[in-house]
Amino acid sequence: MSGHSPSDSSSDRPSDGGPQLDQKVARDLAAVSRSGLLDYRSEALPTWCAGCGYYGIALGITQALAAMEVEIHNLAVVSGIGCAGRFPFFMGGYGLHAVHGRALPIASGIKIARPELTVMAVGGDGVGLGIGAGHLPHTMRRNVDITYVLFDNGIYGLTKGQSSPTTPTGQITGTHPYGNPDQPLDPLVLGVAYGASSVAAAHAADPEKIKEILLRSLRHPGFSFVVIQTPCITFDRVNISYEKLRQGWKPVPSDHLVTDRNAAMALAMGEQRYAGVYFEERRPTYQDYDQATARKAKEQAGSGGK
Ligand SMILES: Cc1ncc(C[n+]2csc(CCOP(=O)(O)OP(=O)(O)O)c2C)c(N)n1
Ligand code: SF4
Repeated sequence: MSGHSPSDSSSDRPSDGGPQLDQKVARDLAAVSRSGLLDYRSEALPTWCAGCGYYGIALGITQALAAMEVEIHNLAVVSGIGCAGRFPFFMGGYGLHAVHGRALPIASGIKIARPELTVMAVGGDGVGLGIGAGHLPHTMRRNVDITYVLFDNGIYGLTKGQSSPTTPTGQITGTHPYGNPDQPLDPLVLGVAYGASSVAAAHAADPEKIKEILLRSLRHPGFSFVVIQTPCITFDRVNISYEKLRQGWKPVPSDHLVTDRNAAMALAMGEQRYAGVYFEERRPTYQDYDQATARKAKEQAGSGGK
């Protein structure tokens, strides 16, 4: 477990805002320290651009882990490459910044080998729906008990603003100076269609909602897919902004039946963006299958293989 000492940090700061600002910073840091959230953070400070939506996502995720009192030695966070892929560096617990696009099979392997761990996979829309897209349907239909958080900023951030699989048609990007010619993928539609046993969405301007959804997704026994729309304030100035997120999203309607996959698909396919749980069902997980197989194999071996 790691944490930053508020008093150390405040005394190290250059005094650029006068004693009042220093006192406020010290008070804020002390409050963060008391919250227990730093227990879920590493010593490494995030290298994301100031104002990146990923800070809001990190806050929501750490709040959920703290509320669940996940023990830090029972946490594993796996990513591929990208700005979002750096997330495990900034988290406590076990972390793996793995090969580009391979977070899901690696996270699956960890969960199958160590079922007692809380296993999360994280990554951007580029890595998750581009190079890593082939793993999505299979991990979902297999119902491995992990939580996959897709940081969807509609752009390749780390490599400086190329079109990604969720970039809207016509958007001018580094790779498409005359406008992106491709139709965007919708991760929520894919999640519902591919058989994820839990599908939910939120946006980076609402960490409280991210926390609420993560609490439910992390407790869900099976594959949970959480799509979080988030602004890349450095390379996207037209598509996703905090203002659009705050004004454009609505909560999932209260009469939505989360066990109805068709209703979830209708919700995912509409123009309106909703925050909340789209779909949730209980069915055997891959671990259930794995344990049952091991039991049967043992029984068979015990009866001389008959
Ligand atoms: C095999 C391979 N192909 C391409 C790259 C270059 N690359 C690194 S990150 C990335 C995409 C990043 O976009 P995204 O996954 O959306 O994450 P973000 O940076 O926006 O968080 C690409 C194409 C690479 N590192 N490895
Ligand atoms: S480039 Fe974009 S996604 Fe990457 S840290 Fe900066 S704002 Fe965030």
